[in-house]
Amino acid sequence: MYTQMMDTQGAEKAKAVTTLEEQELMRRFDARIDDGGFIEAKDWMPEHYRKTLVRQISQHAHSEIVGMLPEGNWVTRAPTLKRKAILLAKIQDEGGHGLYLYAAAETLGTSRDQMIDALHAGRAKYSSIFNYPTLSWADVGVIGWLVDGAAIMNQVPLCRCSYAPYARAMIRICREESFHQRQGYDALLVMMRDGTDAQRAMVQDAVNRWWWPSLMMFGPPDGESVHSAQSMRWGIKRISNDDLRQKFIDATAQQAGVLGVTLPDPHLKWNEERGHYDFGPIDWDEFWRVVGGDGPCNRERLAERVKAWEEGEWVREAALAHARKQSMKEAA
Ligand code: FAQ
Repeated sequence: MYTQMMDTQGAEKAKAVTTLEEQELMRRFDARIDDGGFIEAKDWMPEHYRKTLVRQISQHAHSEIVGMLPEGNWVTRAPTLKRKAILLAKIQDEGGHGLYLYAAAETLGTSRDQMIDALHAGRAKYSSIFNYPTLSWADVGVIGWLVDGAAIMNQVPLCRCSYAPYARAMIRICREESFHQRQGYDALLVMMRDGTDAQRAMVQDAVNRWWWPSLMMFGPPDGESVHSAQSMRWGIKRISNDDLRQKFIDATAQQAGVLGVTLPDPHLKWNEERGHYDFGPIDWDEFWRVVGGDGPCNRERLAERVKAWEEGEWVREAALAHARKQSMKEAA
């Protein structure tokens, strides 16, 4: 439209009109957010809102896909056929979550190939939690209990996210995550109640290693969370990182009691006045180190994903060739 303007005065006028139009669009967008309404893919949205969503949703999608690796490590060594079937189904669910989320991000104009390319090139993040190793079978149970538990705590408010395609994906994801959390807790209960001393020790060891990284899943403290204020203003995030972390600690401390494990925090104590558990300091240096690529398994995880992508090339090519053949058949 601008390129068809013959004189700069006209162009300036057009720009001013566009700016006024934009101001009106912005006003309507803000009003809809303030009313607690939803934004659909085809609705007008400010560029920063779009970018924030692509950043968060793609990071979330990558987390689901990379998150398949630590548990995948135990598929061949699950203790019974039942546990193996449950674990396979859970990992498959995580893959499905990744796909819903890539699809939600695609509605914002970024292709899945672009997002995957950013992950493989190290430009995109995924959750810090998946850079820790799964050393024993108890780790699989603890991932279900703590990691899926933290994921649900964080993700239930996202079902009311202002961007409707993301909110819709989250509703389905949360239903499945709640089954994941329960299967993990159930596997641990069996080990704690019917297991040997060695199995109980294995559960305690896994809890000791996963507790603090699980708390880090909620992101940096509110004061250091660069995106929180804007994301809360836009209704993308509904509850702050610290508030979600506190809710998770309060719920989990009680579950730990039922399970019969000790959470590895000497400062963990019910505070009657606050109506919450107090807890000890989190090692934020470790968090930023892992987020920055230097965790125990960062290199291994990324290398696995790149290898899977390269080795899967023939599958993608075959699927495309099949689709082409089908459409030629239909056309004929
Ligand atoms: N790890 O300003 P904020 C799962 C980054 S799915 C890595 O507070 P924001 C299912 C953050 O991106 C788990 N990076 O950021 C499952 C930003 O960097 P950037 C994933 C982190 O976005 C279970 C910078 O730090 N869930 O577990 C982390 O407002 C079992 C500043 O932070 C989601 O992604 C972290 N932990 O809040 C699968 C939920 N925390 O982007 C398999 C959706 C922060 O500027 C097995 N995401 N950063 O380069 C969210 O709710 C938010 O993105 C937060 C971070 C809360 C994670």
